[in-house]
Amino acid sequence: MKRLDQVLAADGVPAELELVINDVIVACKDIAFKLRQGELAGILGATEDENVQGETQKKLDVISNDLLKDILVANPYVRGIGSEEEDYTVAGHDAGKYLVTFDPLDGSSNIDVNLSVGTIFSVLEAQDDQSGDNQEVFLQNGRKQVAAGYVLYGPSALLVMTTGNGVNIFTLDTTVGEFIQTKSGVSIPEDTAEFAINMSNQRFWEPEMKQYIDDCLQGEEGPLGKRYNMRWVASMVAEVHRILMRGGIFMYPYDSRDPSKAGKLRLMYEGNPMSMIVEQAGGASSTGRMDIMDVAPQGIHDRVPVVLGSKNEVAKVVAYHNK
Ligand code: P6P
Repeated sequence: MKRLDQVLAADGVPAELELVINDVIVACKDIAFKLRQGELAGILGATEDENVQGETQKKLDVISNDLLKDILVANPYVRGIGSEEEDYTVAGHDAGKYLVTFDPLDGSSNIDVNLSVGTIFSVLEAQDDQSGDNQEVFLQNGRKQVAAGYVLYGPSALLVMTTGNGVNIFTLDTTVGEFIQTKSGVSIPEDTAEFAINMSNQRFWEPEMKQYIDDCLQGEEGPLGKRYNMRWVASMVAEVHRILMRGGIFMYPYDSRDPSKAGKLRLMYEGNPMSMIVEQAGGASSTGRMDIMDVAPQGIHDRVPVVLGSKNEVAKVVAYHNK
């Protein structure tokens, strides 16, 4: 079985990009260790602070963010970073070529109840010589990503990533502290009968989403002609991983709780990287009306409605929105 660096080299990934990805992974291995220590390290619970999203920061949100930020801004090939936990983008080296955006600890509401959380990351190439503390240099659509991945801190710590040649899975071998390839060429089943959505928001959805879910709930006798199962883990990384493994559809649609926001999830460090992974695995990822990776970002913290997973089911949801 191959180590991460061997797979990246075999995929023809440029040496500088490999060094950037490697720094992400070094930070994620440290995050994995701290999560396993949990209460023993006194790092559970919340801080007194709110992030730019208006969310109360968990201690591990801040610790994870600082681990990733510190190692990446010190990397000579990194122009800058954007993070869910940073108000503004942070400059690295002006001669650096790569831009890294990340959600350092996605699903952090699960931390204090010992459920799955993850790190999501995306890598872009700077298209001009603007400094990394100017968000403009990051504002490229998802098709421009050169790498995307997540680390799922579950029963195993798994790295799932793509550099545009399919999706590989690596398992953290804690006896040696290395991610070892355990699956290549991941492929999402084209059809599914399992949806993931937070049903408590149903009254806030657009009519098209309400109709689709109503039709799912009608089962075999309904217009979709099959019995659906439902899952909701409140951790996008865990939901996406389940979908990569057995198919499914994950939705966090627009809802009217805050009409000024396009959705809850963030385009640059949740929607885009997960969309690259899902599409590279033969799935689809849409806002409900267009591919997420075609959305033109206006700001580093842009929100986006998300409908991703088994491509034939995503196509159904898009059809409901285009009726
Ligand atoms: P809710 C976690 O906070 C997150 O960003 C995603 O990982 C997850 O899918 C979603 O929000 C959960 O949201 O409203 O169900 O708590």
